[in-house]
Amino acid sequence: GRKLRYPVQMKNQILALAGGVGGAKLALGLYKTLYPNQLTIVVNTGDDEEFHGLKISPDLDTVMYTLAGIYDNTSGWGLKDETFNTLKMLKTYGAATWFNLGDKDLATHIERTRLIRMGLTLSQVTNQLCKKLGVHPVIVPMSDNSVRTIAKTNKGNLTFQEYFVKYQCKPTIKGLEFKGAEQAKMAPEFMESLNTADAIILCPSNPLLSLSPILSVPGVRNLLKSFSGPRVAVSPIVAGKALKGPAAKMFAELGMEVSCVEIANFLKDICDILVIDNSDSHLASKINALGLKAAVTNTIMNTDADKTHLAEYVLSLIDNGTNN
Ligand code: FO1
Repeated sequence: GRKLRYPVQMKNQILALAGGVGGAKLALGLYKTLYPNQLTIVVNTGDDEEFHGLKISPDLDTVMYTLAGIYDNTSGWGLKDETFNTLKMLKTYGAATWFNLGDKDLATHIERTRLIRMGLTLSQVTNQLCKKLGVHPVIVPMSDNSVRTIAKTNKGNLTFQEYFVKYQCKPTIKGLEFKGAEQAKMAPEFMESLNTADAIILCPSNPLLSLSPILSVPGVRNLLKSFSGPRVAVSPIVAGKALKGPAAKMFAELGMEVSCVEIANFLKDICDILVIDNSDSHLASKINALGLKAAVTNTIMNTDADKTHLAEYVLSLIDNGTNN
């Protein structure tokens, strides 16, 4: 079994909100630190797409594969030891193959699509896939309804994967839209967790691409605003740079400052404590001036030890917040 390195208050139920890679890293740290039944991880599905008639949920898969220990850290997506024979054959047929779906990864999408066609919700499907991979905390999509992140760019409106993979984030972003959000409902376990959790952790994911879609689901923002327990976020911007992905470029294009202070500004009404990196310690006073509390530590998660250390640190902030 897993050794619990930091036995956080057993009673504490933790809700973590995550996007892709950065979110999955902290989620893994939390997974290794908490008891499985203490943790609910709600994941962005604005990046979801259909390819070859299959339903793809990249962020759900990134979190699921990471917790299952089968994630490909080198490419930054999909499964370890992957092959691409199916994709090559699809290419022979002239199908669009700019989105690199591996042979094993395709099994996930085939099974997900089959279960959805049988009438299961995305939450139920995710739960089933996780169980089969031996992943035990609850991983939930933000919604069982379709919400699609659309990038409004100088090259027109692009779906997230077109913007991110096909055009490699090159077009200039003018704005974002979350198509379908207005009609979407929170996934049932997300709603339950928002109403019963003792604390919320906003993982270091791109606020515009990962957290905003989650916040766009009706009711989420208000429940986060009125949440009574500690709400702790970890800044995905360190020393004026995004650790991964296009956050810095997008911030600049949208006239935002590329700094953890901007993260604080973005999150100030839904967050109490913002964890920033040691290299940004000089910005703590600016963050405090916005009404948040800055907490400073190493936030760069290269090794698994880094991930559990950051998780333990975040949980210690929560313990201090729920004990008094
Ligand atoms: N990202 C890429 O940059 N290129 C790809 O070809 C690609 C394929 C892919 C397949 C499955 C999957 O789950 C993710 C994949 N990603 C790929 C990553 C994905 O675009 C992003 O990780 C997320 O949507 C951003 O959070």
